[in-house]
Amino acid sequence: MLKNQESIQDSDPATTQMRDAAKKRGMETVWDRSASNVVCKFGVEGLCCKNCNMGPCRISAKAPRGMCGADADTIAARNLSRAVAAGTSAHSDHGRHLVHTLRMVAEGKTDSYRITDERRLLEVASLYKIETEGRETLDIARDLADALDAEFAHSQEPMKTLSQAPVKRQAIWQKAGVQPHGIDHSVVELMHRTHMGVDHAFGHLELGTITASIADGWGGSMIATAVSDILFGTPKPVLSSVNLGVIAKDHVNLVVHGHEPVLSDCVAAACEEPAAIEYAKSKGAAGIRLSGICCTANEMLMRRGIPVAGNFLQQELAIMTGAVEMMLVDVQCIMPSLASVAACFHTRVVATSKLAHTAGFETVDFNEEHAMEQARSLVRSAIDNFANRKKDMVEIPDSRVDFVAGFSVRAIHEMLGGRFRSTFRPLNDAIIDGRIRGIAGVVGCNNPKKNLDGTIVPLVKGLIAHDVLVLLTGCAAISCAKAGLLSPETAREAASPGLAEVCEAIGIPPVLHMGSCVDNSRILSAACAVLREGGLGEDIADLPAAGAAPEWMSEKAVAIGHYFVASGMLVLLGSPLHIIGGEKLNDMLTQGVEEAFGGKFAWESHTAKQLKIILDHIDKKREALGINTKRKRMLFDMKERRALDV
Ligand code: XCC
Ligand code: SF4
Repeated sequence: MLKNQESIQDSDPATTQMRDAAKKRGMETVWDRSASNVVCKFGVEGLCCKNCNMGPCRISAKAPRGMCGADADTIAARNLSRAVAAGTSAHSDHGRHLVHTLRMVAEGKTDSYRITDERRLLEVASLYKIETEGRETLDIARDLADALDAEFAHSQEPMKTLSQAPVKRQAIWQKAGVQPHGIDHSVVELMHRTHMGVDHAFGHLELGTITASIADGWGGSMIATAVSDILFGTPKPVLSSVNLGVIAKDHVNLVVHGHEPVLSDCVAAACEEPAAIEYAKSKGAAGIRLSGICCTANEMLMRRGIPVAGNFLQQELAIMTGAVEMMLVDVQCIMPSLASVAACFHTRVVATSKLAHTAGFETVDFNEEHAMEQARSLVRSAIDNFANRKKDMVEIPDSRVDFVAGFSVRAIHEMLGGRFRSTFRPLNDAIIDGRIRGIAGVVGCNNPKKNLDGTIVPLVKGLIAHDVLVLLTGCAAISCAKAGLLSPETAREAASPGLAEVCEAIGIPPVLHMGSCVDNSRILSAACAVLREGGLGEDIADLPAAGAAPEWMSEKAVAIGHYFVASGMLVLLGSPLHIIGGEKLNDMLTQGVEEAFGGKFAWESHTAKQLKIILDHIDKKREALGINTKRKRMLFDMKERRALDV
């Protein structure tokens, strides 16, 4: 029997407080279920196959093959492929829905949305060689919607969006035969290959998996990010606050949760309307407070500065504050348990996507045409629900941390360049001379098997204490915000003096929140921008950079890990993918794949060791670029200078 949890402490006191409150009230949380979960060894190792009815088959020393003869590596690889297919589908379907909204706007079928960022529209249109000179914005938008929709279907050519990758990277993909020819196509093909009796060579199948993951990162996710920017604006630095304490006792509280910002954006607008605020006051509330959970929160935060109530594991706890009138959920990372939690309170949980219904949730049949009216009516019924609040059950932790988010690639560009010129030069120079040792992307979920935020935050602290600039997305970004690492002053204190100094000089904080999970595409774009600026090699694999998802949980995280590896990065996961029973596959992902792609996976759960793996990797890349001596000299000079200071 395997234990599911390492321990049950949290690094976030607000979470501990609400878990205690839940216990006192006899309410169950994700941690309780995790503690009583008996984990199946075959599942952990990826050795259970139920792809046909001769099985299910479980691989062990006694039974090294399934009924059909499939071995451990084949079975583990097939299971992994299916996880990546699901993760790619989630991000990409999200992207598709945004393209649909873009089309509705272009065709004048909705006035709930508009083209907010025309510059971004033109940038993306030029990628698809769409004529823009002297044309109406909406005509360009319609052509762009056509071009983006075409990326989903099958084409004779590789997907156009791949052209954003460095030339050298595109050549690597071409040589390995992993250029996707369409997002949907790459997923369908992968599902075909994992059907009983098709692709049994684990290494060959892994190439299909990599292909689908590229369709995710450089396709579906990048499209989701780009179209969100066009419709809702490209993020700029914005001040907000985080943790359960943002839920306001005297206000009507709405919480948005999930990933797709389309309806939530209208809800945010509806909450700000004077008529709605007046109505809330007429019901005895001080106003309306909108906050978010997970990546819908990140989307609302990045563009509107909407406060964040918490990350993935805090969704049940938000309702347990007893002060949430309505939680609006769209897609992904929503626990069905919210229904039973909400049943103990007055909270209405409303599912807003026609894709995602859950027993015990109400549903609204969302449509873009009437989005704003729907949003207004939802806000109004949330206000009506304020009167039903059970006042004696309200407990809101006194935890609220201010922080800065909104670091799109454009925002970083402009901050680095000052008022007159946008450029990555100061960042590249700081990396070359070694004051910034390298860059790490820390991303991904939370997992009840780990202390909440308990491995993300120490890793990020360790990285900035060792001169590494950190880029964040998803729930990991929320973890760091709660820990104060996104408040520029606190971050500067936690950073090494060298990193703090250079960040101040070039004008960016040492830890940057870049957005939601689909916005991992922004990390890819940032890497491309650094390369274009020059001096740090020609390909992502040349960069002194790495990625980590210390508390990963979802299939999307598996797909993200894959496309970062396929793009040439080291990706460190806090616990292994469910493949370790396939020893050859495990060796391939943690070693062999590096030769072809320049990137690879590493599994490690201890912070100090994680840190060492990432720093060693960064130093190895610096060495290969011939910029390590510079750093050594710089460190020596700094020591001298400090010695003189004293
Ligand atoms: Fe979900 Fe995006 Fe994971 Fe958080 S981090 S638990 S996927 S919300 Ni992407
Ligand atoms: Fe068993 Fe092979 Fe069927 Fe999988 S596909 S369940 S290994 S017989």
